Parts: sequence; C-alpha cells; structure tokens
Amino acid sequence: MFWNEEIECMPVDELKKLQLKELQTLIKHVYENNEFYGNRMREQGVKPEDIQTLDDIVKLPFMYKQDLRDFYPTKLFTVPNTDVVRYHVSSGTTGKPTLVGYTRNDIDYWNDALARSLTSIGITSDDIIQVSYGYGLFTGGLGLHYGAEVVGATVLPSGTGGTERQLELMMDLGVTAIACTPSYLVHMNDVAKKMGIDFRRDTKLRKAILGAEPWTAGMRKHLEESMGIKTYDIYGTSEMAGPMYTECEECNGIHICGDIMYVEIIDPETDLPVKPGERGEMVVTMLKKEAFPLIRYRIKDLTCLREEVCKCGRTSPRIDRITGRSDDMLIIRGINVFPSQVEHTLMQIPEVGDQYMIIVERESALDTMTVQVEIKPEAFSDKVDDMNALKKRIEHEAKKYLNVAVKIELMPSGSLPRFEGKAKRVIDRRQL
Ligand code: DLL
Repeated sequence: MFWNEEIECMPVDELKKLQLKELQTLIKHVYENNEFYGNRMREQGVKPEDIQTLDDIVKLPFMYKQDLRDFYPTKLFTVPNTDVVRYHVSSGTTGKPTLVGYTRNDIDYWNDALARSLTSIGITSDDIIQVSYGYGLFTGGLGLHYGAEVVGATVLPSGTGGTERQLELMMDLGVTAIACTPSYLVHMNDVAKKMGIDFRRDTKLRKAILGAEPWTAGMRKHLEESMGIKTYDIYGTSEMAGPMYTECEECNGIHICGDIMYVEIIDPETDLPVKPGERGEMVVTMLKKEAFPLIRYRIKDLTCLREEVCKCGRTSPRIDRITGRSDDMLIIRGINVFPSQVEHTLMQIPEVGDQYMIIVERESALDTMTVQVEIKPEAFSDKVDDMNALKKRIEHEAKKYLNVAVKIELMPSGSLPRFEGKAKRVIDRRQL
C-alpha cells in the first residue's frame, strides 16, 4: 500500500531530474537570501550556476552542528519570523541548544514523509497508535503525533513515563501500534511481565515503531519473539525536521523520501564520497525546507546506501540501519548528550575539580548515566550531610542542563585516572 505511489515508485532517472531541479532552486534561494550560505559559498568559490548536475553538489561547502550553535538562534533561517509556525530545540555540545524552525509547508512535508512511512508499514485509520516519545521541544512526540493523524490513525499521546498507566490504557483502548525508543519498549515489556500482562493475550498490540537511538537485529528478535509483535526502525533528526523515515514491511533498509532529501555517504576521514554501497558518514541536503534549510549537513550517523530496488516496489533511496556515529555524542534514553556538555555543566560548580568520568549503563533496559567527579580538596567535608547536599546540587544542575537524570558520585581529589594521550572520559557499558 502506498501513500503517494507516483512519487514513491518514480523511475530513478526522473527522481534524479526532480532532485536536481529542487537543488538548483534551493541553492539560488539561500545564496541570494541568507548571509551564512552566501558567505560560505563565496569562500568556497562556488556560485549557484556551478550546480549543473547532481554530482556538482560536492562543490558546495559542508555544514556542521557547530554552525547551528554559532548562528543560534535564527541566523540560519531563510524566511521572515512571521512565516515560522513552530520551533523545536535539541541539545548542543556545550549546553547551548540548537533551534530548528518550521514554516507551514515544512510541517506539511514532515507530516507527508511520516504518512508515507507509516503507510508503508501498514498503519491505517483502523489503527490506534500510542505515541510514547517525549512531547515538547523534542521532535519525537509531536512529529509522530501529527504524522499518524494524517493517515487517520487514532493517536494516544501518552508521552514518556507512567509505564503501568500506559499499559492499562493500551489494554483498555485496544492500542494496535506503539511508537517509542527501543529501550523504553524493553522496559515496558519488563513492567508488563511484573503486572502479569501477556501482550499476545491481553493487548491488541501488533506493531512497534522504534528509533531515536541505535538498536540491533538482536534486540528486534528479542522484542518480536517475547511480545508477539513486528518492529520497525524509524529514523530522523531534529535538524532534518524530526522522525521521518521507516523501513517498509520488508524490513530491509530505511526508505528515504528522495524528493525531499538528498543523501551522500562520505568517508569521514577524507570527506570524499565512498564507493557505491560502502559504509560511511551520511551527509544530508533537505531539498524543500523553507525556514531552516540544510545543505550538505554532516549528520555524523554511519550507514550505507542500499543499491538494489526494494521488493516493496518503492524506488526511493534506502539506507541501512544506523550503526553508530562518527562523533562522541551519547544517546541516553533517546536524549542526545555530548560529553563536552557534561563537562560544561560540571565546570560551573566551584567545588568541582577538573577530573571526571562518565559511565553509561543499561539497568533493566533503561539507560543510566553516572558521573564520577573529583571534588577540590578544600571542598571536601567530613560531614555526610554537606557532601549529600553538594551531590544533590550537582545532580540538579546536571538534570537542568542535560535533560536527563544523572547520578553523581563525589570522588576525592587525585582518585580518577589521568590520561597521557587523548582522555577517555566515557565508559559505555550498554550491551545493545
Ligand atoms: O531522535 C528524532 C527521532 C525521534 C527519530 C523519534 C526517531 C524517532 P535528535 O534528538 O535530533 O532527533 O537525534 C538524532 O538520534 O543523528 C542518530 O544518531 C540518532 N537516531 C535517531 N533515530 C535513530 C535510529 C531524533 N533509528 C540522532 N537508529 C541521530 C539509530 C538513531 N540512531
């Protein structure tokens, strides 16, 4: 079943022509209307008329997450503020957020991408879909919410947390599909077991749409077998818009809407395109975005483009499951956390010394982050109450900046490892 068969099954040559036309219009627009893009292109010695074929895209400069921070909040926007109908905010590396703005058309294209994706996994107006991604500044909740409404499904906007209640609602309302992080579904499965709930017997749940963090084929097998459901990978980033693309019923790669996004895969060491089908870092150009365009954005996710046409008949480009990132960003319960953000938070606290370690673990399916911090000798006290108060204050500050709960362990000065070369301050013990 297709949402827009004409576009989704368009012959590849025609799609390429369409992409080139969109790219040329986009480049001309940003060159003429935005200082950042105009300056970057002039520095690189490239003009809009130099883009004559899709391969000419390599002449354009890359864009990095750092640019989003440097030009925060709205200097990368290419429409007047009055045309912006929504903001979403994602965490940056130094506690400073990155802001994405959307025009009405941007929201419509986002919804349309999701409508195509949800249709490709068989979601229809017969479905009741529980959206258990965070609602608010994060794109997961609202993104899935409106996308599912477009296909006519009934949305249960349950957000995150309150797992027992979520399970009761799932049973009472006959929820057929859930959208959440894979780790949350594992947790939900555990809680359900404790409550004596058998998904096959007690619920109508048949599909789970899982993403916002890496997960594996092993986790898929475990969830599908123990819950009697089918799982689908969903991918997207706040810079692109939010969650957008899923696998189809074939579950053999994530379909990208080629008419709205152009994907390159490069070698992160050389910045050059990899050979067809080889793994590398994904570089994204959003062909139709109005408020906040993205041109050759280094998304840092590692994947490859699938060469063969999918059995489902869609000719749209497909990427493989994301296996990791070429930078140090951690994803804790679906929230992006950079080690540098942790450092930035700690360094605001006068009692904290300059050594710390971040330990990430998975406890009963949920990610936990513990930060061991050295305390300056003069700040150490024999009074347990003082130390507890300091620990609580650091935990409070960390939660405020990072948006995830952090357990702080206070360490005496000189007790944490020192590094001669590059510091290795993150121990990630999660077994995916
Ligand atoms: O995580 C958007 C999203 C919401 C996607 C809900 C899917 C479902 P950000 O917070 O900007 O946006 O984080 C984007 O998360 O660059 C990847 O590293 C990672 N990521 C997202 N989906 C997947 C996935 C949302 N299916 C960053 N597999 C991306 C692996 C994923 N990693």
